Amino acid sequence: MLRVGVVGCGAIGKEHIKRLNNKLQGVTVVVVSDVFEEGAKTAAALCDGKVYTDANALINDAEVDAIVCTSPGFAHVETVLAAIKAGKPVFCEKPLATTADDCKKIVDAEIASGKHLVQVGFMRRYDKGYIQVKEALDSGEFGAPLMLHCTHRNPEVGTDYTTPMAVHDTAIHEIDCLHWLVDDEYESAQVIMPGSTKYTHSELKDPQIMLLRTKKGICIDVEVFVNCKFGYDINCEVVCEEGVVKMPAPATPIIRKEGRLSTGIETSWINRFIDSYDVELQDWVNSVAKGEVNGPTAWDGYVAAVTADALVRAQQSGNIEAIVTGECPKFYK
Ligand code: ISE
Repeated sequence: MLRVGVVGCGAIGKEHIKRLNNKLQGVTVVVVSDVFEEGAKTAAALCDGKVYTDANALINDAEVDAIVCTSPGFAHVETVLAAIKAGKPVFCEKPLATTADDCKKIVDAEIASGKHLVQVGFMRRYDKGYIQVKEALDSGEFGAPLMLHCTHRNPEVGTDYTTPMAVHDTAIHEIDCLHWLVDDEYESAQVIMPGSTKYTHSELKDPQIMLLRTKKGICIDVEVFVNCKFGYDINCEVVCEEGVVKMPAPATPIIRKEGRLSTGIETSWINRFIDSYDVELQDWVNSVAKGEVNGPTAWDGYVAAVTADALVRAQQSGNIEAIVTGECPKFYK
């Protein structure tokens, strides 16, 4: 039984505690920590775990075999570095860290430790729909991918959500999973701003069209529209030399009523990707038990941060911005 300590007891922390303890196999949450003691106590009640307010105490507790980091993004770097220092596997929710420099520090520390310890919570790589598209592309049946047309629509966001968050908080999922999907690396980024919806405010341009170009010349467009009002709508269509592969939307009943033919659309991102979170964390538990890490690596976290920085520069400049990550270290190949 893998004994896990969870650092950070906010909404996603509590979700993962329940998932790890009640749904998944071969794992139990034994300790939780949060700088807010009350939050930690509420979360501890979900798993009958011990409570710390100091993440380092949790990481170095002899009863903890592995760590799940679900604190706010700015606090990730400290926890992940401390886990590497303690030689313990760590699953870190996205983003790995809030700056590319901090992600690079994690990459360097992990390489220096000589052990694969870090997995980043980019759960879309575990989503059934994306996996089906990847299998189709990898089969070679459709020739090379040439263009990707994607949408990332949220029904609405809070009033504290600003223009750069459309990259760091939202498009970060496409940033990670699209280059994985087509097995390529990004070269440049550009952002086009249409006129904004009346449902936004002065600090948020919404919608935005984010353009990415890969080294093999694949052109990707992602419409990010976070106040679209109608639902949580994730689409991905890959145009190849010999066909078009489109990700299926999760099925819901088709209704005939009052002269209309309709089908439902998901409104919550937690529900849209709920199965992917389960599969992702079970895979992490199973691989850690074998002394391995299979999922998105610290290098993937670093690549996502560098790409996000280029998109934010492009939001501000209106220009095409280069994405320069350098060679992937042998350790991650
Ligand atoms: C949120 O943090 C997510 O991860 C969702 O997938 C994304 O759609 C949303 O915009 C983010 O705020």
